[in-house]
Amino acid sequence: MALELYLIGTPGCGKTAVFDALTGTPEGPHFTRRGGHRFGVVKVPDPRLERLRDLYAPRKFTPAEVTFADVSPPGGEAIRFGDLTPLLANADAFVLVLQAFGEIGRDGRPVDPAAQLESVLLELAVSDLEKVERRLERIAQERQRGQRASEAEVRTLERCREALEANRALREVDLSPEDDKRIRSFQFLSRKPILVVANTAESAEATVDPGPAEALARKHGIRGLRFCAPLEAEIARLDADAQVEFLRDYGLEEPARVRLIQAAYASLRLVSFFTVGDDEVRAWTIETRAPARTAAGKIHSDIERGFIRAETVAWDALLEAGAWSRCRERGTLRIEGADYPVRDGDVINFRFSV
Ligand SMILES: Nc1nc2c(ncn2[C@@H]2O[C@H](COP(=O)(O)OP(=O)(O)O)[C@@H](O)[C@H]2O)c(=O)[nH]1
Ligand SMILES: [Mg+2]
Repeated sequence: MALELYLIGTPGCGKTAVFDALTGTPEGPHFTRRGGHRFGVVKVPDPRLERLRDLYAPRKFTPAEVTFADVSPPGGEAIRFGDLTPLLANADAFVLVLQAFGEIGRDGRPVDPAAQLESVLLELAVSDLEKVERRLERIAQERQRGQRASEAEVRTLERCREALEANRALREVDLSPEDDKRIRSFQFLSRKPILVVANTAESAEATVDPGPAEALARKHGIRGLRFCAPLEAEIARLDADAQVEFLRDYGLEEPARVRLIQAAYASLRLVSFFTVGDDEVRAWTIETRAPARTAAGKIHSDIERGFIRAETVAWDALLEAGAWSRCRERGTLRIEGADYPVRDGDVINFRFSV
């Protein structure tokens, strides 16, 4: 399953421009439309995987994928998430776009990125608070009718309500794994990780300094990055060679797509492990230091169930050795058990029997 990143923000902040920058190809932005929203699947760029492909020349090459969604609120103006909540609940994380390109707002002053950030965070929390209150009311009614309710669920929901009323996102509430499981099915919006993108102007002079917004984001444990979305959308439309040149001309290191995916992986504490062979060289996404058995389950439930051991070597050690068998000879290939915490860049061969 691809990672699902949903773009949110006030109308006109540049979500669609950011989406074009993330999903653009020389043939145009690559997306499908569902219910007025745009969804684009992007392959996760990973030079390590490309080098493994060059070593194996496999029949199939399968990078990890990320789905981006450009969610347009019906009607436009407000950013109430009410009707959108069921859709937004599908996101693994949000990319919150802030307008920092100096557009003049209704009060005659440039739109303030920090104020936008605050209002969107508040909207997410309000949506959750409504959900918590509805559920608590429901439980109270059921109790009146003599039905039993889970004490633990009530306690957890009350803690959530308390946090939300004190203006804290559920992301910032420390829940035990059991409590977390209890509320997972609600898919609370303010519990999802967020990345902030300050959509700057092409010139520094026209840009509204996103510094204060980024500082506020940091206070909430939210990472920020900056780019000029229309400029990045233009870059995304170029072929590979022209892209390198264009980036150099603008003093940019990497296209926005690469920077954003890297930041998303870091925020979500995700890493990649690889499987290799003549058939397929493939990247898999997993939470950092997840046990080898869980990694096996990403590939197939049979491999998780029948797990015997993981043979693993770091991607660069494999490249240096040039072949799996040579890693074994050199002793860089390790045999690990089901609890082995998978590291970024591990190449793994699972042994299993069902
Ligand atoms: N000058 C400038 N205009 C932008 C930038 N990003 C978006 N816009 C413009 O702002 C308007 C709204 O952008 P759009 O991406 O449609 O916002 P959305 O409502 O969040 O999807 C469009 O007219 C864009 O061309 C930017 O970085 N600089
Ligand atoms: Mg739009």
